[in-house]
Amino acid sequence: MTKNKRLIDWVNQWANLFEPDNIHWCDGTEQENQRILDDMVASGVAVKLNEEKKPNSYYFQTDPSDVARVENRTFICSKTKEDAGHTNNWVAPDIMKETMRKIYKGAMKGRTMYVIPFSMGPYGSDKSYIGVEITDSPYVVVHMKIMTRMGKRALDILGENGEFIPCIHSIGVPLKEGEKDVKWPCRPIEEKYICQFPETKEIWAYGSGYGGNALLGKKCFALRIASVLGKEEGWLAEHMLILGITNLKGEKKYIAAAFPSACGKTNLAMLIPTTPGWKVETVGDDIAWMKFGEDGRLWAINPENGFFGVVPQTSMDTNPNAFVSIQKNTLYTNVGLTPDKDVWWEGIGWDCPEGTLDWKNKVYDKNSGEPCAQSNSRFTAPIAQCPVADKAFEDPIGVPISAILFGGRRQSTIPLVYEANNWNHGVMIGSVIGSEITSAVIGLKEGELRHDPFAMKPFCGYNMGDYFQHWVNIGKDADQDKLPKIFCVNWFRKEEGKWLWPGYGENSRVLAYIFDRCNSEDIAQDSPIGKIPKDGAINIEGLDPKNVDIKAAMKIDKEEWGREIQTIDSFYSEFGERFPMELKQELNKLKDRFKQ
Ligand code: OXD
Ligand code: MN
Repeated sequence: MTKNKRLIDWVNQWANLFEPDNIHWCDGTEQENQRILDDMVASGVAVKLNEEKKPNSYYFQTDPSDVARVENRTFICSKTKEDAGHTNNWVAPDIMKETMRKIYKGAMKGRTMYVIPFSMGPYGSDKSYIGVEITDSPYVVVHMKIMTRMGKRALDILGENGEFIPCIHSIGVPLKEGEKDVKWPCRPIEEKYICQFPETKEIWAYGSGYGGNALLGKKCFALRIASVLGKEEGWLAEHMLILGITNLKGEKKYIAAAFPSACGKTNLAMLIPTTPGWKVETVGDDIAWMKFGEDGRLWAINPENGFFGVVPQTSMDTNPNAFVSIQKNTLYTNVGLTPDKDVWWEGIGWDCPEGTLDWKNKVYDKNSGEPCAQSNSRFTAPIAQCPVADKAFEDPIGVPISAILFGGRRQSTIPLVYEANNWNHGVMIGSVIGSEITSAVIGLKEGELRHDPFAMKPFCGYNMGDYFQHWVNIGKDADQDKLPKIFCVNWFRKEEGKWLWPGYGENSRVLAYIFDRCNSEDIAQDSPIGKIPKDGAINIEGLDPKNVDIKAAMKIDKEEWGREIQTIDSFYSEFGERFPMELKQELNKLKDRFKQ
């Protein structure tokens, strides 16, 4: 398969430690994928869904302990604790490696070790990187086949001397001779490890087979390790969707946007505009890699090839484009399974058929008070299947970004939209986004604000203060006129328990305003918090007045902002020394603007 000596030696070295029964080099062909899926169906790990209802689609159930990313078991193993920063868990690399070598020893006995070469980003793009994942999970192989560009072509790009990001994964459950496997082998939570080594750009994971813990190209590589590469090489690896938006005149722009989880990122990426004649197309729904082009603009690619989306509440009403995307060639995990081998989940748009199995494989009892689909149940589907997939998603050059949006779920204070006065002000806005806690979360009170800077808190591979400085530096060296404009949006503001903005497709009205601002239209005015739309600049024609109160949605309340500034002050003080003075200056300017 390859003449890359470093890769061959590396695979052999890991095979010696893991002691698998077989080694399989993945070529990425359909035949290979089908063989692995057929084997999983035969062994009861996967269910083939009804071919008429969900062609070429499969269903999986995990162990109840393995349903989400495990942030408390995720480690940034930099040489010093300070380099990981206070927002990350840290263990020194030599200590972590010693621990992990012990648990890796013989961990693949009785199993096949798969070697998965993959490209994050279109093949041959100067923005793409090659990774190789070693895993003992066939579930991981078929998911990596959708989520990345995987197989022989990645090896061809590596050639004899190419460099790759090494990604090691084992579920950590060796089999004795003749021992029967369980449906979802994994380790208990406290024995799971998701480790990033930023200096050596390695990923070592153990004990979980699910999502970002195991599909190492996604959060571990494309965000944690790539954020380190970006800092070293002068580019940005971000937890952002990328969308293309075309106005009535056929002019197109691209927007990147970061939101903490549960703020409707996938919905925005696939939005169906209500503004007549406008079009939104999807480049990506989760990750953006942005590098400066020769023209001085920031160009973005989506390093992924698939969607790994939260299923519950996805319907023809909430997100028709996502719903259509997942009707075929889709892998489902932890949703309900109907008696005719279709899938069901809360919010799908119809009642649960009698006899449906819930995600724990029990006949679902509607009166149990428990959901049928696990709240973090997922679909995995190729981006190319999205009815509004942007053709440029395959373009190795990427797309030029005109605007960056930051947002969170905020019931008060933050208006529907405002614009940063300059790059550093935008960096400050990104650094303090967050969501209010909507239901009890251990250790936090309902309504309390949880900061998630740049939506990167769980995904930044180094000290978050240094990350802010990197964003500041990106702006320093750039041609200011060519940098994307930065906006803050908030679809979730309420008054007396009532939403002030209808959201969903109507958000296109805000995108249209942002689009026009990117053409420098004179539709904004200064305010203490930044530039806000002039009266009438956001088109609300045709909206039911019962569902919108644009004045209240745009209100800047001095008292609320007084509290907001205090919160920012105390959040910034957590960072100590490693914090850019430019952001302190921006905060002081904000305070001063309120004094005027
Ligand atoms: C995701 C996440 O799964 O951000 O994309 O948690
Ligand atoms: Mn994400």
